[in-house]
Amino acid sequence: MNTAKKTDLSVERYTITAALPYTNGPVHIGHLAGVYVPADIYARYQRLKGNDVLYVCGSDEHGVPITIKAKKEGITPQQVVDKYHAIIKKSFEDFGISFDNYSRTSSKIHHETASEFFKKLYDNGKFIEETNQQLYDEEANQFLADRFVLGTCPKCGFEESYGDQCENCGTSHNATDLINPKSAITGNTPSLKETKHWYLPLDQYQDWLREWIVEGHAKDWKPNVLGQVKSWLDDGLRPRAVTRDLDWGIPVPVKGGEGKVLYVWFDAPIGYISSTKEWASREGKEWEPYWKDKNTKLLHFIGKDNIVFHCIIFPSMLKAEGSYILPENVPANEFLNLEGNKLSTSKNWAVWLHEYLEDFPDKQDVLRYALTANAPETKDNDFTWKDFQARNNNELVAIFGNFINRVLVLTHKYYEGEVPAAGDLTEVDEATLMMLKKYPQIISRSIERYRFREALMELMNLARLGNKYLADEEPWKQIKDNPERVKTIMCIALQIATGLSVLSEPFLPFTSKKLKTILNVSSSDFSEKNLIENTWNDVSTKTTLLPAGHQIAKAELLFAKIEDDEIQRQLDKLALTKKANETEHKKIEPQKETIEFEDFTKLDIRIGTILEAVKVPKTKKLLQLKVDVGIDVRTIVSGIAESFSPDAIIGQKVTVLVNLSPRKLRGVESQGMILMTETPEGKLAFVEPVINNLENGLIIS
Ligand code: B3M
Ligand code: ZN
Repeated sequence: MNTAKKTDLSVERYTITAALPYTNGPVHIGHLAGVYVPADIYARYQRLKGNDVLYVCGSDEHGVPITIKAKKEGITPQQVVDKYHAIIKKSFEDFGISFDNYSRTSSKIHHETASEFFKKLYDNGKFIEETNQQLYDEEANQFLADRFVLGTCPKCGFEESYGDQCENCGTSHNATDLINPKSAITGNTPSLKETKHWYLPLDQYQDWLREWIVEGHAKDWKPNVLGQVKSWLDDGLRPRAVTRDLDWGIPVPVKGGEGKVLYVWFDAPIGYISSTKEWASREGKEWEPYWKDKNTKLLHFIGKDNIVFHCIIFPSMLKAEGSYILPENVPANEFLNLEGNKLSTSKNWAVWLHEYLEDFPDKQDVLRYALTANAPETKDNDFTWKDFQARNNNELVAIFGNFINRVLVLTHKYYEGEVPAAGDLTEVDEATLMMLKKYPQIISRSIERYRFREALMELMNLARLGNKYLADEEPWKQIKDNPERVKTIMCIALQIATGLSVLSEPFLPFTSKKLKTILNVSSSDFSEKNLIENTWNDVSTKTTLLPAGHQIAKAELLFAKIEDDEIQRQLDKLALTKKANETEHKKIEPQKETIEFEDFTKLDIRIGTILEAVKVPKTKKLLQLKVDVGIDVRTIVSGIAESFSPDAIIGQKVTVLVNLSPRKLRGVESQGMILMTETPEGKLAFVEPVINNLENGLIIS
């Protein structure tokens, strides 16, 4: 509920969406840092400002990742989504993510909304219908699209790009663009088979998109988002298929669409709209103003891999439909890594939210704090457990918690918990109160520019201000001789504490609530009559946030120190995961096809000695060697520079294939090949000749 008293005219309406998580696994800290925590801070902040906020999300239950997970676990896609939808929904609630509605794309309302949307575009001739060749897996009897196919990215050369998007460079493409495509189901090389699909002609929206985003939002959108958008537009947009030959998804609702479903990225963003409808019908409200009133500000919070879908494809869909507003901003974040490695659902390299909540049931705000203080806003960032511990112990406990605790304890000690009245104010008092009044604007400015780390730092600066004020004024030294002065000091300190209870709400909602309870003031979750109520703007405008004579409740600690052993347990858990991954991913290369003895006798293998070795300039891997092979001294270029330094291998006995036809490598002719092999640990090793002197023969080991 909104506590701010705004006149109807000044109330702004915000529709805030957070990317719908795929229900192929639980939510982890990367999702939280990139999307849900910043969106939640923003939504809570706008509510506190008295604005009309709708914050929606829901589970993304279609798409190939779900089908793949179901196949892997031997259960149905429905069972997969039911399982993870429940886990995700509950963990968001327990974590204090304040969605107004959390829906799911398998719901009836969503199927209807997405079908109608498609139908309208179809009826208005907004699609191109085309029959062409698509990748097909004969063995699995299935067309391969999106994550069902892996191959080399045509743009960056990454070898495990998905059919619709490359996770390495972020490019989005069609499955048929992949080089060396392989089925993710059977590993087979797919064939081509004809099929009909509907395409959204993105090329027709190109100029409009450029004008709207690149020219219209050059100043207010984040550089990382603008950069990606520009690069797609510069590459030139192409028609994009919005239907798929799959059996899991929303059936294509038009003639000829039998056996086909909507592309998951067509239906998922419509999920924001259906979640709004679900909320509206539950709350007895209208949904349309949140999507169609041009004064509404629509904001999409997403991770960087979703930029193309929210800045190009979905806006083009909305434009084609014609009656919807467009996003005001798409503040996408970069990625968070965990202890130096990329977060990965499939490799279990993650801190899962539901597990965190089990291990730290009352420390939601500590994680919110650590993730915001270290948010990947302009570049990828790393989450480490040590940083988490330090943020808690050195910042939350030592700065915020310490200030509040001193204020509460002294108020009880000197005045039995009753707020004292201030007397005459000194210059320092005035300046301190003036600073307190500035903080709402300072923090607002950062939040409104989506700079949440900066905003959080400013909040902590307010707590620092409080600490400095107490340390400088030393009420504990003055209480004996100057009790009147101490009343003023404590009254001012209590105003700062109350200010903190309001301004911390978007970032640390649990702490804010606890502090408000102790201060005995109203919080948006428990609005009791006769309680003091302060809004965001009140912190700037009211003369007193906590009046003299007001009784506060018993003091309690806001934060507790996190000990080393708790952190070690988390590190041990990750170490176990790492080990398990290593065992699982240690691939033993299968034996190659057999060859005939005649083939073998063609090889002329001799013993050689390396006489000289230098790096081939501008290469990472190549060494240029001079090798004495008995019949001559020749040049051989070998790709071993990453494993051996040139100095270390002078004099090394090696086994050489001498009759390999010469080949130029980086301008140097290589006249043979040094035989190498790999140890079980994956290290490169020389095939070293062992010379049996006794029999005067040669044994190659
Ligand atoms: N489920 C993709 C993702 O988690 C997707 C977001 C949909 S937002 C409409 O990366
Ligand atoms: Zn790529």
